[in-house]
Amino acid sequence: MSLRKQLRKYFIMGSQNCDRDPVETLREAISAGITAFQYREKGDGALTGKTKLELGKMLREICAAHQVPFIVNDDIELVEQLQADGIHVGQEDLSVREVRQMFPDKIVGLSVSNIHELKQSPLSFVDYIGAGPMYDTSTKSDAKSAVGVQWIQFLRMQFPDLPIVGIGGINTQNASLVIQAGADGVSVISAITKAPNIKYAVTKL
Ligand code: 3NM
Repeated sequence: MSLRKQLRKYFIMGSQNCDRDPVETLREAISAGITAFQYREKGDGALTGKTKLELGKMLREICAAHQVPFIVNDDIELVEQLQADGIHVGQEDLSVREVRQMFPDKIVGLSVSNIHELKQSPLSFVDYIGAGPMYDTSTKSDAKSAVGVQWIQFLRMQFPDLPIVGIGGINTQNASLVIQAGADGVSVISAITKAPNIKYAVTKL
């Protein structure tokens, strides 16, 4: 499957996002049809060190068993330990130039929130970009202000062939607007972790 297709329903999660067992949540999301997964232990209550690694191993195995790409958020060491398929970094994290040098064959994703960030982003080292926040979100405490689907439209015009996912505040109601604006996919946390019915939520995204 092409990367653009693999990014269509991109679930991001860490234990801090889950009221329920993260392993069960991932299993349900996969059987409901997510196409990629990012392990992101970040923010209040996130695991670190050994416990982060242990949960990562379980989630990694589940993804491998179902051929779902497993991407690690901003943790070089964990990418190696878990033999992840890729890594996602933000603008303040390790530079994508260095990440690409370290991992020539892995998927490299970069968050790009505005024109200023776009200008300082060497996109030649990147396989996809995460554009957002599309809408207001309470999941990420330091999220920037919402940029809306216009940001996707702009990026799509500039880069017709670049894989792009929208992120931030995307739910079953607004996901189609993000896709219509030109995104290849939607990346979501709470639309799945807080869903009363994961099967329904993933189908609607
Ligand atoms: N990154 P939810 S917004 C992890 O704008 C993350 O780069 C964002 O959570 C960005 O789907 C965000 O629950 C949180 O809104 C997404």
